Amino acid sequence: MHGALSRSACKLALFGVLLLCAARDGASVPQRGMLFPRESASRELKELSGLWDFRADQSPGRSLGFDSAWYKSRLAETGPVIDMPVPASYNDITQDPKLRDFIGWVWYDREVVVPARWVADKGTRVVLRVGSAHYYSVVWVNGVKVMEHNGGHLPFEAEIGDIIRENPQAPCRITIAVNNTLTLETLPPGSIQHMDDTSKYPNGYFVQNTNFDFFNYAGIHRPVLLYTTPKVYVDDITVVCFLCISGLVSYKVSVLGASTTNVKVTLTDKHGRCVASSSGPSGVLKVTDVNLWWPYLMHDNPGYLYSMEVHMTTADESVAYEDIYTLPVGIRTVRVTSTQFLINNKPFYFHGVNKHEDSDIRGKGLDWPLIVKDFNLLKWLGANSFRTSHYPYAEEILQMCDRHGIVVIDECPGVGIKDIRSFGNASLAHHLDVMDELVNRDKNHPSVVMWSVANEPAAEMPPAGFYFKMLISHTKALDPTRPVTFITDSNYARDKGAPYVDVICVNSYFSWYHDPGHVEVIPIQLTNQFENWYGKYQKPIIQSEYGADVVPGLHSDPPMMFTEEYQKIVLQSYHKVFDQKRKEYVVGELIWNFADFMTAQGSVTRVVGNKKGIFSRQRQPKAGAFILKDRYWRLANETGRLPPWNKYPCLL
Ligand code: GCB
Repeated sequence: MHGALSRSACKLALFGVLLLCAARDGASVPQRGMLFPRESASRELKELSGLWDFRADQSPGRSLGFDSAWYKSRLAETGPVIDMPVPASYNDITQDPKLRDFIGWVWYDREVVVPARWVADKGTRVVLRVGSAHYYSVVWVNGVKVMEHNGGHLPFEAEIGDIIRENPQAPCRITIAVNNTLTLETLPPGSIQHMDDTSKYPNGYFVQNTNFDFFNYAGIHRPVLLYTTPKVYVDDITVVCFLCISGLVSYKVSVLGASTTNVKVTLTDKHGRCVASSSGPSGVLKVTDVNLWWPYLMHDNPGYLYSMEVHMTTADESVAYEDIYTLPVGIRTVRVTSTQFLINNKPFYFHGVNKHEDSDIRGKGLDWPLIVKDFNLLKWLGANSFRTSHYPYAEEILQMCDRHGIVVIDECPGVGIKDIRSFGNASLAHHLDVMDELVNRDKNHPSVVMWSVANEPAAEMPPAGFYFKMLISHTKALDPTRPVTFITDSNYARDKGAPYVDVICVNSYFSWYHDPGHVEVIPIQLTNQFENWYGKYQKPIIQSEYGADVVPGLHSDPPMMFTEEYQKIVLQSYHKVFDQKRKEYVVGELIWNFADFMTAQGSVTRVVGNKKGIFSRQRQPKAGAFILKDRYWRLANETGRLPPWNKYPCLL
């Protein structure tokens, strides 16, 4: 980054960021429910997606926005602004390399017309919700700070009714400042390096270092919206499913705003028929002739969802409140043995992909055409699963997984933890908070079958054993119904986390990073990898990453690295070993990666991004995609149920 910062100003700015983070931790709001906003007879929504005004704070200390209180008036009144789409990363929207590689605070604002009834009715809560913004956010409404959030991939919200009611005639101005600086205690971690040698760098020059392999896209990445609830409202719902002869759905509803309320819960099937009901804030619903939630290609009718309507009523003095929230519920169980991963007590084999939220122009911004295209590609491929490498994905994506029966390993942003200082108490405390937020957000998705607490941390470092013991036991306590893993590299001897996980997930790149060009070593090295891990831990294993870069359209025979033929032969060599070991204890294979994705320019091994996709970044198949498609449909044929309408569907 070419900062115009003086070294001291720069240090000050970053120190300021750190201080702000520390202050925020102390001031953090106690965790509440984080139900996905849905319309109902008692709830309304107003989407705030579209164009916002935007300005990056290019001042030397990056602190001009705070010093000059840009949140007190429209951004356009305090300086130049540009149009910025929300949701989207801001990095690739303009032609300006300074904005693409910007480090520090950027500012967004817009005015919103709030429906008059929301303002007039004091019995209505008006909630401002941000689906996610990367990385640290501060939010003001009409110049009043309403919330801060530490972390780039999870939602945050605040009730703003009182503020907008102070001046009901005025438009409601929302200002959001977002800072993408990564420190040793953020997730993912990073560090700022000051380049002091003035014979090589301009004064005040600094760079953001990271240890992960994707571009640190920033901005407001997911939808911003206003929604309403009554003053007494359903704050959270937790469902857990069991199977006896019937399906059992145990539920817990938390209501805020009144001490005594009536709660009625009704479960209806796809045809709107009531299949079970109950009263009270917790209980068990018994579903006879249950339609279980099955993964795609494991059943004729995958992704079956019931609707659970929670109806809350209360009487507060003279006012009666009523709130209705409907949660989609898939009834399924998950369990692991020493050799199997079981869904509804049947062996499940992951044949899937690793993804990124990444595309041209939008970066990591939520984009419906892209989401639907990716699901169509997953189905075309015969993939039944993916891992949310390397951070929690949008809830809208998990809802698609629920509906289509795509199984998810849900990963937190614990990627690139390589510096020993990132294993300290502050980092651990933040990591535990992130797991709280993640489990709280995603606990009711039937598609989510396992939590991943980190990707390839420096597990050989002395503090790693304690760190992962705490992290994994905390996650298991949050959710005793799902297995927990972290993703490790192939060196089993150094691993300090594996004793605590339920499933061993291993990444390896034989014939790529190790013995480049020598595909003939894959059978022996991969077989040993599996035997070593299983021999040591006797836990089921997923090959959570493997692959090879391909520049689309590059060919050579005999195969050479970076050609389509080389990716093909790497995949085929891995598959031969998978086919032996899946008869024993290997329970899955996830290709790295679904599609090419953008990376930082910090490495000469990346040619405009990581090219290990089986699809290009524009979602066109490479030769490897056809190899996987044949394999995944063959696996589905062996281990599951192909859709009755087509054995090898070409149009989905
Ligand atoms: C890995 C990482 C992933 C990288 C990949 C690669 O082990 O988990 O983030 O992108 O290797 O291509 O190097």
